[in-house]
Amino acid sequence: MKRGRLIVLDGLDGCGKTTQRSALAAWLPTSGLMPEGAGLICTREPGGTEFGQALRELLLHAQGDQAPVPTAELLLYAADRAQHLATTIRPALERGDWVLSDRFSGSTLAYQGYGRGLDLALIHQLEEIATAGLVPDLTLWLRLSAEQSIERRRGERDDRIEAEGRAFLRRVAEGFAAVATERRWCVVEANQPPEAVTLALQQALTMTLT
Ligand code: T5A
Repeated sequence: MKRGRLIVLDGLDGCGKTTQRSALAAWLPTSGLMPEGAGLICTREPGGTEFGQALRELLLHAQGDQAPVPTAELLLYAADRAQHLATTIRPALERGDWVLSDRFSGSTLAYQGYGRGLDLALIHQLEEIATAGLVPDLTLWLRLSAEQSIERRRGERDDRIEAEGRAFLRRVAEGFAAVATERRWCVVEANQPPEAVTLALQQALTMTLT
């Protein structure tokens, strides 16, 4: 059985990952890209496992004295990823299934590295530990500015990370741009109608994975 593929959707809060993950989950099995018999696992970080759900709750909703300090936050995201990798992603790839993940290690570089200002070399080391060297076959970056992200999410309740505000989000956006260039991610403009974004993603997947 041929190893499956790991495809990641990443980008700022509200860039449309959840919307596009559903659209791609409906399209991929009939796209002709996946080998016959391969399944598709749709997942996310943080919270792609039962253990990770508990970490997600702590990461996004712990308040006041219960909120993690930046280094603890970084370690929790790494712990979530290590569990996700070992119990969900790697077994699926070994079975020959394809995995579509909403966020992966690039988010840690953007949010904890560029957003929080934590040491990028340390983040790379933790990434290596959490993923055991596994890298996505394709990362699709849904590019949206900090201003567009805020505008799109207006009226919605912020989680702990989203509540960090505009300056933080600008640094994260710069981080995504830097990581996307360094890692040669595929860039898709997120500031267009959802159907146009889906089409651009389908084209990118077809060009890269055939
Ligand atoms: N985090 C995560 C870290 O700090 N470090 C890490 O290592 C990791 C893995 C995770 C939080 O944790 C942080 C980043 C995050 O702050 P999450 O649930 O992944 O939380 O958070 P979000 O990315 O904020 O999830 P959202 O659901 O808010 O955003 P999505 O999934 O990107 O966007 P979606 O599809 O839900 O759409 C948001 C809104 O925009 C509309 C939708 O209808 C919806 O109302 N929309 C569009 N509007 C106009 N045009 C389009 N093309 C649209 N597409 C969607």
